[in-house]
Order: sequence, then structure tokens, then C-alpha cells
Amino acid sequence: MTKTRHLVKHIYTADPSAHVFEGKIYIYPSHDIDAGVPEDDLGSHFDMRDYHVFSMDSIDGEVTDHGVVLDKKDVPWVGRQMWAPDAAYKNGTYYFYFPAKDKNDIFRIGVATSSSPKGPFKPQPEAIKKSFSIDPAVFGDDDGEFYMYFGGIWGGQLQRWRTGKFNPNGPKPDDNEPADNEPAMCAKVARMTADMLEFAEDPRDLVILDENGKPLLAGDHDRRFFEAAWMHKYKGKYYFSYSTGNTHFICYAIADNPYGPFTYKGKVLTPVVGWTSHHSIVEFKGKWYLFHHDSKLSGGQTHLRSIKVAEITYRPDGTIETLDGLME
Ligand code: FUB
Repeated sequence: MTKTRHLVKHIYTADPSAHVFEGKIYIYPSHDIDAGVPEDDLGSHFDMRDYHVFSMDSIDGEVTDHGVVLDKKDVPWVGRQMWAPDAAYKNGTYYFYFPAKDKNDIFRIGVATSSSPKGPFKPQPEAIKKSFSIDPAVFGDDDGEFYMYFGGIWGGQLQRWRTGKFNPNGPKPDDNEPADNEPAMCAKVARMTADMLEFAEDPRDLVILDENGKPLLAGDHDRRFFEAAWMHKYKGKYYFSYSTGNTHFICYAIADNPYGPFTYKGKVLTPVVGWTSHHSIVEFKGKWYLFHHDSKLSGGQTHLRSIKVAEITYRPDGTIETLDGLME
């Protein structure tokens, strides 16, 4: 493989969540479209309406498009903007998790099921109770428990939930953010119920500490969580990776358990072409890969992105070598 390659060229795709199911790589991305909505800091231009699933037998191999697996018109609670999804497998069923704005324009997270990793997926009639914000990543631990990691600030509305209730007001998308010298807002984590359809507990804060054991500050834009949560396990440690949003890095932090606290460790990926950066990390046939996206194929248009893959390397101490977002 060259250092990186675009995987899908016939439609625009973003936010790839990759998993190994039935011996193949399955990718669950957003399906970017040009809906003609002007760009703003709330991400209104990301007005996606459905999802496709892709698979490949080998990392260099052909990518198969399995077509539309879930459409906005089939989900009764959804108003608009179907954003970054993920999938999980348990006991013969595949679960597809997706964020979307409800009819009140509040982001919620829904779930749909299928007997095949290819879908199509049948949605639950309601969003997951107590779900909010965006970018679900569902991680299955070795003991059989599953956890959802989620959240995203500005367009993802996390800052509007700081009191525990949704605050719809404010002239700017970021006006409920903490001050620069206050602890940064946290991603959220919740254990899933045995049937995978609900949260088994109220979502908790996923705290990221700096090298001195202090929570990262809201003003630390190069390191604090913004969106695009992902969890993987490597040599018994929990790796939480995420996007820093307005500084465009993919960073990671490590913990000894799925709830943390996590300690910041470094960058996985430097900025790509385009505003957003979003990823997943997965092991396949003994090697580790970063699935991500950029806007190169659309000439840099923020809302028209294309998914990619690149190999990642762990150093002997478990840290990850930083990849260049502009690599070819
Ligand atoms: O694709 C829409 C949003 O852009 C995602 O939910 C974010 O993570 C960012 O990639």
C-alpha cells in the first residue's frame, strides 16, 4: 500500500468507523452530499440524509458499496443532519448507531439493527433515552460489556448541555463553552444495556489529564476534546482518540479502564485538507490502521469529504507515531 489511499470515489463519504466483521473490513461512514445549505459554525452545511456501508477483503483490495442501509425517511424521530455513525456486533445482531437532529433540532443518537453487517438496518422508533450530541463510538470490551463514547462541541451541541438541560439560546454556537482557564468540556461515556438499545447508566464525563495529572483546560485547543470519539484497546490499555476540531488534530489519551481518567499522550494525525478530521483505529491481520477522511477530492470543500486508510505504528512504549495529514 502507498502511505494512504482514498477508498471511495463515486460518492462523497466521511467519518469512517471501521470494524472487522466476518473476516472482512466493514466501514460505516457518513454520506456527504451537496444539499446547498450555506456553511456556518453550526455545521448546517453537513445536511446528510442516508448511510451506505462499504466492505473490503484486504486493505489494498477493492471496496464494495453495499448501497443505502438507512434513510432519514425511515426514522420517525429524525428531523435532519445524519452525522457520523458507528456499528457493533453482539449475539448474532449488528447494531448501527447514528446521530441526527430530532424534530426540535436537538441532536440525539439512534440505533438500528440487522442480521448482516451489510445491513439494511431497521431503526428503533425512538432515539436512545438520555442521548444527546453526536459522534457515537461503541466499543466492546473483552469482558462482554459495551460502552458508547460520544459528544461534539459547537455544531454537535455539547456546550449547550453543560447544566444537564439543553440550552437553545445564544447568538454564537460556542457561547456556552467554559472560559479558557476552566477545565475543558469532556466527551461522554455510558455502558450499554445487555440488549444494546439503551444506556445502562447516565452518561459520565471522560476526563483527559495532562502530564501533571491536571484536567486539560478549555483554552488548550491543540489538545482538548472537540468531537469524533473512538476507543480501541492495545496491549491491555484503553486508547481514547478524538478530534480537536478547530485546531484539526486527531489526538489520543490512554487509561487502564474504559471510564478513565485518561492521560493525554500525543497526536495520531496532523491536519488534513478540509476543516473536519475524523477517524477510527482498527487491527486487521496483525497490522493497525487509521481510517480517516479529507476534502482533497472535492478540491477542499468542507462538506464533501472522502474516506481514506493509512497504517499506524506503535512504538515499544505503546505510543503512536504521528501521521502527516497531507501524506500521499
Ligand atoms: O460529518 C459531520 C460531522 O463532521 C461529524 O459528526 C463530525 O465528527 C465531523 O466530522
